[in-house]
Amino acid sequence: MSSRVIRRANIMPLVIHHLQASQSERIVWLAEELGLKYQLVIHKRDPFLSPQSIKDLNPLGQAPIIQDGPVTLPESSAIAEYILTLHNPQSLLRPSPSHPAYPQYLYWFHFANGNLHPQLSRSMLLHHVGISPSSTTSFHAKRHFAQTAKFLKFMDDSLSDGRMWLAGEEFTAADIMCGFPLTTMRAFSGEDLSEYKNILGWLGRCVQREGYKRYREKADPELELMVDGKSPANFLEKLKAEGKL
Ligand SMILES: N[C@@H](CCC(=O)N[C@@H](CS)C(=O)NCC(=O)O)C(=O)O
Repeated sequence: MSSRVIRRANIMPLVIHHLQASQSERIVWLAEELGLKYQLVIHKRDPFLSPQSIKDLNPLGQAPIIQDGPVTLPESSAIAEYILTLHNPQSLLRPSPSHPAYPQYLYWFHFANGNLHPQLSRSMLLHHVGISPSSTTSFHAKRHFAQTAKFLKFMDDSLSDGRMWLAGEEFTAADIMCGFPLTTMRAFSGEDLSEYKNILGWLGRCVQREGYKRYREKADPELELMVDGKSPANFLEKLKAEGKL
């Protein structure tokens, strides 16, 4: 790393904007795993969606967002790549292109937001409007639920035979990217993971990591730990019960 970059990093640490109970948890977790020096700015939901402070930083009103000197960057995968490339002098959490695990790493890193998250976002929408696998007669909704089960079985099978992490033996940023849709996001999408023992084993290993624990302590200390499989308490319903919505 050049001395110029070191100087700039010392003067202006990376700023991570985290919306509580959201996918920006991945960026705080990543920063903790890498041992980064960064400034954490916590934004509370207002009451369900982003507060004005997030809208001021991102025209789409979505978290996460980072600021790095003159750079303001939203979008989880882009941020993760940016940090892994520019704030990762020891090249941690990302196998090199010559490593045999590299294709698996790339696959799972991009599967997170390219496939798994959009799938569960559709679940979230159906969940919010009260459409469930047992109640619906819609062809499209039924197909969606069947497809979600296929996704989860595929992930579960991929973690069978004692496979510790998605890309193989080493924990990588792909595990961080895939963690959110199967933990915190389930408070919005409602998935029950009870029958997916390998996914649950993997989630259990994720939350035992010191980096994950530090993320929780600093950024989401009150959030339910959603790794036991059953459908978590619905975030929206909780807000309603607390009279916040
Ligand atoms: N594809 C974007 C999606 C970001 C996103 O939808 N963030 C949600 C939190 S999980 C958000 O900010 N929601 C609040 C809102 O839309 O008001 C990314 O990966 O960063």
